Formats: sequence, C-alpha cells, structure tokens
Amino acid sequence: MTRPHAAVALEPLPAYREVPQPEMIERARAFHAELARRRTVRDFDSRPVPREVIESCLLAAGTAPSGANQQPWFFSVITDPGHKKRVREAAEVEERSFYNERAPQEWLDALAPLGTDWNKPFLEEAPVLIAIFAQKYGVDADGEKFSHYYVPESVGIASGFLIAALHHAGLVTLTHTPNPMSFLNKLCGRPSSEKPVILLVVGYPKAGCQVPVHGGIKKPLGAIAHWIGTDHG
Ligand code: IYR
Repeated sequence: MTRPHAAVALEPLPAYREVPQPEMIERARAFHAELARRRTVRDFDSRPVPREVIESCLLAAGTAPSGANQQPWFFSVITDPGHKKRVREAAEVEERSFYNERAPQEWLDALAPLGTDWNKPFLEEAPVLIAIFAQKYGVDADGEKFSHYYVPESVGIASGFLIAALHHAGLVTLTHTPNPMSFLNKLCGRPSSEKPVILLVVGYPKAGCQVPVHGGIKKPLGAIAHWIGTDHG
C-alpha cells in the first residue's frame, strides 16, 4: 500500500504582509469596487494591445491554485487577422445552429436580456482572442498519460484570475462560449487531451460602447451568502 510521502520540501511563506485591520477593511472595499466596475463588453475597438500586458495577465492567471498544483490549463493567444476570421467563421456556424435550431426556448428566454445572437463580429474586430483549454490529463516526457485532478475547478479559477487581471490592466473582455467549440483544437493546433472551455475576447471598448443593463445587476450579499457563526469585529 502506498502512503503519502513524509518528506516535503518547505520554505517560509514568501512575501506575506499582515495589514492592520482598518487597512484590510479599506483594501477589501476598494477591491470590490474595482471588480464591480467590470462589465462584459461585446463591441470592441480594433486597436492593438501591448503583448507584454497580455503576457503579464497570463502569468497572473498561471498563479491560480489548482488540483495538486498541476496547472491543467493552456492559453492560445490569437492576434492574427486571418486566424481570427477563421475562428469567427467556425464559431458562427455553431452559433447559427444553436440560436436557430438547438437552443431550447427556456435558454433563449434567459439570453433575451443580453440581446446576443449568432452574429459574432467581435471575433474579428477585437485585437486579441484567448482560447482557454483545460488539460483533461497530463502527458509526461515518455508520452504516458497521468491523471489531472479538479480540472474544471482549477481552470475556472485561473480564468477568473485572467479576467480580473485584464480588467485591472484597463482592458475589457467577453467571456464567450461558442457551443460546441471543439473547432478551437484544430484552429489552435491543440491536442485532443485538451478541452476548450472559454474563448476570451480582449481589447478596448468601441467608442460609444453600450452594454446590457441586465449584466450590471448583481445579487446582493444576502442572496449570495449567509453567515454560520458569531460575528466578529
Ligand atoms: N454561446 C452562445 C449563447 C450564450 C450562452 C450564454 I449561458 C450566455 O451567457 C451568452 C451567450 C453565445 O455566445 O452567443
């Protein structure tokens, strides 16, 4: 029977700084305010964004916690206009059949307040598309497969970090989910061990950009959380 290994390499917690409570309260408030400014955008300007900004944001995403620290994600960054056009064409084939045939009425009703349809011009207009892939399993140097754990959770967390990082940098995003999106494996040259989960559209908002009011209405604290235990502080 194999037991967990006893000897673990440890190091002092790096760069932790305890902040005094008033500062903690202010930092938490300010971070909420910063994230609350984020809106999902569908009208993008075509202005390019600096590559190093995207790279820093990807590195921020890569700091996310993951099952057994296996980091089961891969990001394909697409800026080439020809490539974006092919992504748009393939996405619109799927989206057309989704909106016109496959989507149940209940789903279409849920989407109505967002005003989305099969037409996806932003896939060509935005300067950057980031296809986010989940690595269903790992492949070692000898080509042997090994299990990855908590893959959807890990990739979801990293994607959240990425969206927050891009927002913090001053860019806007659309969390696009063409349905199905397996065409991204071929277009991005990624193996079948990877499942595309999000096509993140990144850039600047078009001048005069408008967003659906619906997207800005967030549930109040009482509807998303409850408290079990005595209040502190
Ligand atoms: N994949 C489609 C439909 C869609 C689904 C959900 I859930 C959304 O929040 C938004 C859109 C599309 O991208 O249009």
